[in-house]
Amino acid sequence: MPLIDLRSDTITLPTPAMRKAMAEAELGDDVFGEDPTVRKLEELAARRMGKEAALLVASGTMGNLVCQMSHCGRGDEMILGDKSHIFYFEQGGSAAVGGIHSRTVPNQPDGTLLPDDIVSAIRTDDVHFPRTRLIVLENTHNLCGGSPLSPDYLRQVATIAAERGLRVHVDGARIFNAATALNVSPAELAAPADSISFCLSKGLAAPVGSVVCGSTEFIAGARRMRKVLGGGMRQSGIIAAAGIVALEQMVERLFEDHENARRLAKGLWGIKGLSVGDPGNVKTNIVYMELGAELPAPETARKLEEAGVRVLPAGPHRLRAVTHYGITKEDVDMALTAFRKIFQP
Ligand code: TLP
Repeated sequence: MPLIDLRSDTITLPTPAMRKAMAEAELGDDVFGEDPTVRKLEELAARRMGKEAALLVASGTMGNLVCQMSHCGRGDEMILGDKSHIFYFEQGGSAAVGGIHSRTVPNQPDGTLLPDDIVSAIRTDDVHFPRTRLIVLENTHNLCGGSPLSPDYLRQVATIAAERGLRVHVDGARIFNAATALNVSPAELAAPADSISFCLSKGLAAPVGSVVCGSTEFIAGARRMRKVLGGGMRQSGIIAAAGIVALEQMVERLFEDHENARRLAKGLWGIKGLSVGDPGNVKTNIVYMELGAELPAPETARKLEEAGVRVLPAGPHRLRAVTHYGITKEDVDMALTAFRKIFQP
């Protein structure tokens, strides 16, 4: 029986249309600005996000770092959530590579930062302090259950930033999931941000790549940052070709992943020995499960794999399952059978 792989939406393989587009892509040297397919992707991405310009980068991590380094100089400070991907999962690249100081404030369970917490974290002009330059939000919020941040909330944070001369970056790795869940355009979610990065290689199923979007001036600076990080790619139209298919063909189907995630959460809800909270809180494609203190996550994940389903240990007693292209309703039901086998033998 094939394994049902729910570890991440990053494991999605390119579609046949992507492989064809990659094989046939018109190419040039993108460091010289001469790859027509990269230009086409960047124009398309900028349009979708309602921004002036865009830049193809190798990964979500690179996109976030390029943006942080474009907004902040060495020794500057950014305010971000204590459960943000940038703070948790990007090797501290902000500090290690960018020289940027992180000021964390607590992420609420819905992925937001309280406006009061943001305001209190902003530094005054004092010789002892670093200078606050940037506020970072994450949409959808990975560690907070894939929760989408609403346009109203984003505008509220953007107003706080604008009043104090700060910039806003949105780690929108899964921004199309957020837009789908909230039934708004990605441009509405991107509008309050000075920069947004999103991933082609997660739910949209492209093999490689993320895109950073912002003003023409911002993207010119980001292009320099990408180069210094070693991310100037040559015939990257090969990657961009799949990205164009991702944007044109893979966004509309994301609601299926959300339906499947809710189906999974509802099924898990009835299983003793793990807790998924209220399945109604599953708004996009990510489901977290809390295990009892006696059940270590890695060992439980191993047993589940033997029963036919792969999930990701996401803490000592926490597992994560992500639905994606390639996971059907039937796969979800088979996964639930595997869970019952392990938890209710
Ligand atoms: N997240 C991965 C893992 O790193 C946890 C995943 O499987 O979810 N921002 C957010 C919100 C992300 O979830 C990720 C990837 C990134 C940035 C980084 O993207 P990549 O992996 O392309 O560098």
